[in-house]
Amino acid sequence: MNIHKKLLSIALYSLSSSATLLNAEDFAFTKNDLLLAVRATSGSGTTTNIYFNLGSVMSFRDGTNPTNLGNIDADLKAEFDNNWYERTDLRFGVAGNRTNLTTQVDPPDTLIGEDPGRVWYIGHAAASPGAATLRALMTGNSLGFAATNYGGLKGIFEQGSFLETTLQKTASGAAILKESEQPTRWKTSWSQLVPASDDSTAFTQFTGGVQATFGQSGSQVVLDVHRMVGGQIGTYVTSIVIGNDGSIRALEPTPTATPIETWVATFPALVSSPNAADRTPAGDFDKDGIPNIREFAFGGSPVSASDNGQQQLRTVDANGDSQGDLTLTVEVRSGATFTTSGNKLTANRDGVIYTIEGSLDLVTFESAVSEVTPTLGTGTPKAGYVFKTFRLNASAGLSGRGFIRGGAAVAP
Ligand SMILES: [Ca+2]
Ligand SMILES: [Ca+2]
Ligand SMILES: [Ca+2]
Repeated sequence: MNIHKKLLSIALYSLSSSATLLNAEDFAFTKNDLLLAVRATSGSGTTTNIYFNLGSVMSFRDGTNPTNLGNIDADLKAEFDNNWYERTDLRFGVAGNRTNLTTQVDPPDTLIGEDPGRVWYIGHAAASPGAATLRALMTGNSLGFAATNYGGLKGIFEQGSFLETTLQKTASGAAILKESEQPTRWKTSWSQLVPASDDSTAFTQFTGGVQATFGQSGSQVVLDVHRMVGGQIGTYVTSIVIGNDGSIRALEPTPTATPIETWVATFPALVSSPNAADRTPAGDFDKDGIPNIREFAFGGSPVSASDNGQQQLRTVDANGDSQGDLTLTVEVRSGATFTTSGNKLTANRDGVIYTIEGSLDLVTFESAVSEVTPTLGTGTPKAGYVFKTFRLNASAGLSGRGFIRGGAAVAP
């Protein structure tokens, strides 16, 4: 009895041990994964592909993907020589599609957020993340034909479909496919389904190229990934970037600084402030009660309580009817153009919504105002600003009180 027990436990141990070994070495790729492929169009390695599983297309679509996806430097060196990064005949591409079938035939598993059938994720070479032109509209049928073609490529990652052995993982997690070792799988490899040149269609349907090319200046090569839904222009999803160190990363475009951010960066005291709020539109570093958005809008200094931009109040005849008018001259961002909005004047410039409004009682600001041209400003506005003069229409003859004020808000 004891002997039987011992034999049984040995049998179980060897079974689980061999299963672990297989799982550790098989290259796994599922229908929802995004595929990276590297291929040479000439020179050494033309009958070799490196494949790498970038992860679920849904994670890229939803922005939950990691930034650092892996490093295939050792694979690239082994298959495409130590100078792989300098090779202008070395290209990589990205593709992802769950099924060639329509939603009616193969509905998505909405519980895990699967895309409808025939939705595609496909690469497009870019100078920098997000710089590639979005793909033009393709029909659902075209995407379906491409998906059928791509199905052959997905098939080479399946186990048991070929007499040839299942593709194994390298130390980096990549898979290497060689025509000499796996001639059947090679027939539907990336190199067979995606032409070397961007002049030909990839997966029989995609024009304009789906691959980026190494051998460029700079330390990384960028491939934008566009999501294609039948009948719609492509949308940007992410950028897959391979660095000269073999690293694979998912990057997004660098957001361009807004005019107020650019302006904030010109004040060292704001830049070095340990209080991040000092750099925001609502910040008031110089504690003069004027928030940064207003300092920016009206030519003030965010680091000087005595400089809040020029505001010149003048009572002169500003509309040629020989009656005096209440006028306000302020500095505004160059290019600000004011238009009537009800009784007010508004302008939208450099991320600022300006509002000029008048009042007779300082309670309601609904008394009409007009712009006076040419401006009545005296002196010189700050660089990047111009004077603008406004008149309280009801102030003609200056009987009674009147007020004009300017407002600035962050444009949505
Ligand atoms: Ca201030
Ligand atoms: Ca100030
Ligand atoms: Ca007048």
